[in-house]
Amino acid sequence: MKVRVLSGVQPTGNLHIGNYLGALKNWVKIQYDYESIFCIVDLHAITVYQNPQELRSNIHQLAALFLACGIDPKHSSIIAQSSVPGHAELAWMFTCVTPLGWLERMTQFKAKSEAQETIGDGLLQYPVLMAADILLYQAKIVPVGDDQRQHLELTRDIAQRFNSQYGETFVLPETKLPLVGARVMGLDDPTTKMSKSATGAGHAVALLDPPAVIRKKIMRATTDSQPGVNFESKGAGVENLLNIHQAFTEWTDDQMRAHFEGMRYGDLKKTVAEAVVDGLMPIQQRYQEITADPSIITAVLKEGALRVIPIAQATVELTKQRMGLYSLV
Ligand code: AQP
Repeated sequence: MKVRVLSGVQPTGNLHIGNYLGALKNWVKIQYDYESIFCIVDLHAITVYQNPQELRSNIHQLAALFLACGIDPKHSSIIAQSSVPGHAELAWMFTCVTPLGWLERMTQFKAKSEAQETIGDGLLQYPVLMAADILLYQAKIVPVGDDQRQHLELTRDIAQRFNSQYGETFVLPETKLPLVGARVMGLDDPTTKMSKSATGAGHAVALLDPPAVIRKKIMRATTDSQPGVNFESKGAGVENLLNIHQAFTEWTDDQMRAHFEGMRYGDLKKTVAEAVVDGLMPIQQRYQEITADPSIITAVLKEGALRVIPIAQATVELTKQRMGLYSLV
């Protein structure tokens, strides 16, 4: 039996090249080596308010982008998290075994709650739900960007705590970070990670940005006061642009150095912009084809859910049994 892999993206807006390089590109590469489940984590999205119509449309758009990026629905299950009841059921059981202090220490919770007037309980519980997503399928491998590393460690802690309280039940998952592209930074501020929820117009390149917009955003990216690329003392902005280029082209470190050492920043940006435009063009073309027929997406999400629901139900039943909860089966 193949090892199971699970990962997810929130349907919270335009997918950007950070999501692509940190997560989706990696998923496409490894999907056939594993039994893969890729999840549109809409229950995570509602930890901050979402307009219901926009959320529904974002779920469909994200499923189309998964397909356009190369996820093969015949082999991999693409699911909307809320269509499988086990995610929320297991999350509650995990809430009851997770100490509050573990959750209050999460850096994403601290950062996100700073921006809120009222902090919803869901924001605190976010990583518990993520643990449920992963452990529900006994997934061994979780390919994510670097920003999720702390949440993955918490998932292992929750699994271990459950196993020690109720007996061996959950497999401990491992993080799988991409070699390059694990942390793509904002183009306007290379000290913060590129994020869907950031509002600056020049912050992120979206996967569906037209070529002219991609070029404009990259040409305006923040660099530093040096005249050109110096591999011995790269500022964060230049490092980010090189990282993006390498992740798209998959050039080796030697190729990168030979091509870019000493290059003026204007030329660096032009080269990076063309690599991004070339890398996104086939994805954008496939996206147009897929969205021409909305029934494709509905069918893929249904097929994915039907495939994984029995796995999820089996884990929920086992967990209930372990905890002494009541079961009809
Ligand atoms: N900048 C990034 N670089 C590399 N990987 C990234 N990921 C996210 N940002 C980067 C990876 O993408 C997957 C989906 O994460 P997400 O849906 O939480 O994306 P986001 O852009 O972080 O979304 P939000 O809504 O804007 O969330 P916040 O406010 O947290 O930034 C994950 O595998 C993630 O690692």
